[in-house]
Amino acid sequence: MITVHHLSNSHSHVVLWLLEELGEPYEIVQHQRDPLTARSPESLRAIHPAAKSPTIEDQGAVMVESTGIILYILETYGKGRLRPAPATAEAMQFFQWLTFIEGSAKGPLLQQYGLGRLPPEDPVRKMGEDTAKKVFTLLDDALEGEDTIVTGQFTAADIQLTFFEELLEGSGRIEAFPNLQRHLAAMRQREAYQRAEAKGGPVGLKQLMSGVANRARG
Ligand SMILES: N[C@@H](CCC(=O)N[C@@H](CS)C(=O)NCC(=O)O)C(=O)O
Repeated sequence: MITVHHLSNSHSHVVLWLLEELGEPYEIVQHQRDPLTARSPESLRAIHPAAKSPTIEDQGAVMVESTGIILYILETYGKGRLRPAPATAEAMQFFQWLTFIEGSAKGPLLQQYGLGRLPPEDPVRKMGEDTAKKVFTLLDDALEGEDTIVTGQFTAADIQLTFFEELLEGSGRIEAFPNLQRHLAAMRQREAYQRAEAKGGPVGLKQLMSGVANRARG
């Protein structure tokens, strides 16, 4: 059975949620973030030197990186569910958005924290803000008039996108992107999302991120 090393208030909620959607049994090993720094504990580093969440164990091996883990789970346990049929235009959309989120969208979001310390007219800050706006707008536009990021079907890309939206909300920026906000609200209504929270604890990024930002300000 697959083991999910679940870090409190973190990206591994996505793996629990995906397994809940698939009805696949799994075991959870809970790890707690450091209450002051929010970093992962030594118990997670003992499983994999990346010390990152999500981390899974299966087939006697350990794996990190959420996008790879999602693809591995779909390939191993999905039986064709939560992804479009292969070699279709929808499959192209699926792979594009699934990899876009960690590959192109999350970096610009996290960068905003450092850039906010530069004066508003600083060209590096301006470039970072422009990039973030462009990338978030691409995602928001893709959801215009749609309930899911791949046209007409709920897929694992919606699950990965939701965690990005939780981060965007936690950073106080989601109001500028109404389609992402609407998508996040709808995904939170899914029973499998709620079962994952019941087993792994609340995602709770809003509270976590405001706590970290307050401590950084001293
Ligand atoms: N690109 C990685 C990012 C993983 C990541 O940064 N996870 C955060 C939790 S949301 C983490 O482990 N933070 C604790 C730490 O870095 O100490 C992925 O997609 O899996």
